[in-house]
Amino acid sequence: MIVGTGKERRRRLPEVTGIAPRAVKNKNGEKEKMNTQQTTLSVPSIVCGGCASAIKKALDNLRGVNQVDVDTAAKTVTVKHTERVPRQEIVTALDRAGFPAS
Ligand SMILES: [Cu+2]
Repeated sequence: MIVGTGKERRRRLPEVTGIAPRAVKNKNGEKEKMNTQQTTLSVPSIVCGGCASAIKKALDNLRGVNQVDVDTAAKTVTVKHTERVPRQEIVTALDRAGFPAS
């Protein structure tokens, strides 16, 4: 039999039943910017705007990604995302799209 105070159990409940947060559009049609983090990766294989489009397409599909900026001159990718998107997930998505990141 589990014994605890009622307060403890009620406080823990949202963690147990909570649904993972995801990027949702607000009433202005913009994606929510709550808990936004920014990750910048060096992607040496970026050559042109076609590369940039392919990268944006690949990363926009990741849940929790709010914005993807590709700098073709600097060969960097900057991603604004929620805290639920770890750096490694972005690296993996880039790799799958054919753009290894360092
Ligand atoms: Cu290209």
